[in-house]
Amino acid sequence: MSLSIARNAFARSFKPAFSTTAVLSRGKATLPDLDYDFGALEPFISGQINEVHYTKHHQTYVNSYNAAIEQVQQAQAVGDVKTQVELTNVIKFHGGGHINHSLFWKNLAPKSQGGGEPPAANSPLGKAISQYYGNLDNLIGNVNAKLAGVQGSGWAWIVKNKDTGALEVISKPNQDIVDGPHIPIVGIDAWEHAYYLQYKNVKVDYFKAIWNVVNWQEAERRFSA
Ligand code: MN3
Repeated sequence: MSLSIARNAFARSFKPAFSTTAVLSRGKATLPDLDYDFGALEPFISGQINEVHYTKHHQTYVNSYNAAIEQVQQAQAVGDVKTQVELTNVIKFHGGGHINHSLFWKNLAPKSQGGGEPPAANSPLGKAISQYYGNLDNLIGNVNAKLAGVQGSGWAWIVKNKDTGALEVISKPNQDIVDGPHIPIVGIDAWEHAYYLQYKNVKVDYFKAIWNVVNWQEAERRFSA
């Protein structure tokens, strides 16, 4: 799979969730292509987890989002406002799940493709890490503390505050997306489905391990975009 094809598929899959005009069109959300095999993140994330996570969980967000959009269009056609309002929660949840997971796959990479390699100290992201967190280990510690604090299901994110330029660490419940002044840089999925098949109840081991396959090149691109 070439990078450009992967990028195009990624861009296509993003449009419906971000753009009002796309929502009103017949365009469907689709699973983005992965840049690596399911087993390529082992031993840190098992191939079985990635396969189930991508083909079952992410696919369900895509399917349910598409179904809800169709229902909205039908409700719109007959002037059924109540149904349209009810569907907004479904769209927020499943559309959010699609957006978050599309970011998640891209912000991971196998060791052989640079996974876990820290950003260069003199890069824009490297400098921001140094400025706001002192060093990468301290930033990761902050994210892991946020992850440990997620009650039920949710995510922790390293974000850039576009108003201040600051690097921040935030958590989001359920499938709420990173929004407002925040631009997602790295997102870690703290839902049980992201680790349970491998780590069972010891989620802190998953939070420690996943940094071995975080794609800091992608983070750098998002930070500098
Ligand atoms: Mn997930």
